[in-house]
Formats: sequence, C-alpha cells, structure tokens
Amino acid sequence: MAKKDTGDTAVKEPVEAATLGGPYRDSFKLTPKRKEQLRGLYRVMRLTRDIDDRMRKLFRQGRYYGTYFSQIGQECTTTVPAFLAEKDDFIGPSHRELGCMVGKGVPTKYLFAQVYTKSTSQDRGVMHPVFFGWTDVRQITPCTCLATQVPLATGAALSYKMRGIKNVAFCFTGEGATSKGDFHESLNFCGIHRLPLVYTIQNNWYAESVPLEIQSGNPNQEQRAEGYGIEGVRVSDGNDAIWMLCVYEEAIERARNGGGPTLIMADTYRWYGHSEIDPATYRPDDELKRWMALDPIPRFEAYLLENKVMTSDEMNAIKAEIQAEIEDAVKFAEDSPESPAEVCLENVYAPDDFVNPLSEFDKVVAKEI
Ligand SMILES: Cc1ncc(C[n+]2csc(CCOP(=O)(O)OP(=O)(O)O)c2C)c(N)n1
Repeated sequence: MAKKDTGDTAVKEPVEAATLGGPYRDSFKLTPKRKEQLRGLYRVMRLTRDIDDRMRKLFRQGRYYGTYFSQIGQECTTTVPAFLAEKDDFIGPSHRELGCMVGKGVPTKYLFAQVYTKSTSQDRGVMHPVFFGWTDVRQITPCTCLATQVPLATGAALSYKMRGIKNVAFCFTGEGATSKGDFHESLNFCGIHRLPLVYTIQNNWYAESVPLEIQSGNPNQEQRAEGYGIEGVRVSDGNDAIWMLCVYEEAIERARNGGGPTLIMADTYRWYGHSEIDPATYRPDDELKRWMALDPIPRFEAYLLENKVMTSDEMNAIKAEIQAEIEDAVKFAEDSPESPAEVCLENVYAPDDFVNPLSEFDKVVAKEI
C-alpha cells in the first residue's frame, strides 16, 4: 500500500535525480526486468515531450488552426499510467492527455494528423485539434464539457465488473474539473460497487487562471476519496517517474484483482498557458522557475544514467530516432488530404440496424453488479 503523502501540498526544493522514488526509494530494485521497463518508459516520456514541443511550435507558425493545450512539464501524470495499461484497458482522457496516446502506443503520424484535423486522423478532422482519442487502444475522444469522461470511465469499469473481465478503466482530469457533479456522482458510484477504476487528478494548480485554493474548499483533493469509501493517494512530486510508477502499479493491481478503485492526486505543473493563446501572466515567475527545476525528463535521464540503466549513447540514439519519427509524422499530416465538410454530418443519427446497448444492459443487470 502506498503511503499517503498529504502533508505538504507543493514540493519546495528540487529533488536530486538519483533519489527519485519518493517513499518507494529504498524498496525499488533495479532488476533486469525493471531496467527494461524503465528504458521503455523513457522512450515514451521523451517522445511525448518532443511531440508536444513540435506541436506547440507548429501552431505558433500558423501551420494548423484552433489552439493547442501543451502538457509540457506534466508528462509523468499521463505517460506512466498509459504505459502500464493493457491495450484493452479503457482511457477516459481530458484535454491535456497527449501522453496517454503516446503511452498506449498510438503511431506518431496519427497524432500529427489529429492536430492538423486531416482526413487521416481517427475522427477525420471533425473534433478539436487536441482532443486526442483512438478507439484501437480504447481511448475515447474528450469532450469540451469538462468531466464528462468521468461517468463514461465509470461505465466502462462497471461493464468490466459485470462481465467478469479483468480490465481496468483509467480516468483523467485536472484539479479544476473535479468541481463538476459528474466527478462526485461517478466516484460515489464507483465506491459503492468497488469498480476497477484508476482515477487521476493532474494537479497543475490552475484551472485556466483560477488557482486551486479558491476553487476548492479542501485543496487536498485526494482526501475526498475517504468520503466515497475508496483509496486516496497524494503524490506530492508527480514529476518523479519512479514514484508515479510504483503508485500506479499498486492501483492497477488493486483494480484488476477486485480491490476496487483508487483516486490519485499527483502534483505537477504546466509550463505554458492553459492553451497557446493564454500568456499565463497570473502565475508568479518564481513559482514557474521552481517547477521548471523539477522537469521530469532530465531528472529521469539523470537517474537512468547514474544507475547505469542506460548510457548516454543509447539515449542519444533514441532522441535521434524520435526526431526522425516526428519529421515523418509532420510530413504525413501536411501531405494528408482535408476531409470534406460533409464528414461533420456523419455519425449524427443512429443507423437503422443500431442495437441499443441499454437493451443489452437490461439483460445482464438483473444478474449482478
Ligand atoms: C463544464 C465546463 N466548464 C468550463 C469549461 C471551460 N474550461 C475549459 S478547460 C477549463 C479549466 C480546466 O482546468 P483543469 O481541470 O484543472 O485542467 P487543466 O486545464 O489545468 O489541465 C475550463 C474552466 C468547460 N470546458 N466545461
């Protein structure tokens, strides 16, 4: 069981890379299997950062329209759980979840096709550029209306339990979206039925410009879990990849083996504005500097090097490979055709042969939930 860390809400000083692991520091053993896992996670984290960086720049160059929600600085909160998830586990994302797509292995070229809203993207250009979804890996497309993914993830978890399938539903929001009724109703339901759900609050301290302390009476939002009768965990350094890995492994194991849901609140920080059109002048400079010093990527790199999990040559080879992958993906997106306008009219009405899933639900609901 992870130790709850509810004392100090923010990390005050940068943590030495070699000491990554939080409360798991002493028990985390670098076995050959672990090392292999960390190398895989490193690639996913690095790829997420580099894709995001490139997408921001492309938007600023006017190469696609809309806006862009960068998650630079908070890579661990999405890449770690998605990397640990099985392909068939459900992901209910919000609007800042690029790392889930990368962690679940969606090919980079489709991610760029998505921001360019081209016909080669999964939704064929219908949705917002940054509403990443991919049914092949069971990640639904986010909705503009915050927190609507929470009841959907709860529904997926209910379905797993009813059908006796050992899958887990993952759900993500920022700390701001937890004020919605959807959040409370879903977690209450989840608590009653002990559903296999791992819920992440990515606490980056601001909902657009509104700081956590004036949008929530109890800023320690993981404590809400107690009210729903579920496990609540605070990771006060959500930029520590090893700490996050250990917390998620426990939460996933609990969910997959009938132990019920976990609510994880991970403290992190977004380096840029809410979206690329927000200069984020509401944040103190020293706060940003303090969190930039806790950048999850170089800290993880230093850990891997110091503990001889990877060499710098291996890391450089991965970085070069990633750059080439991104270049190919940008070309793929820019060369892809636009979707015809009529595509927006598809999937609006159910086809004649549509089977209402609720009628299927009625057949099994009487048995057991
Ligand atoms: C129901 C609803 N209210 C308000 C908005 C406008 N809105 C979009 S994102 C956002 C802030 C979300 O903050 P948070 O949940 O903390 O996520 P973050 O952007 O920090 O990742 C708001 C208020 C919305 N999309 N939906």
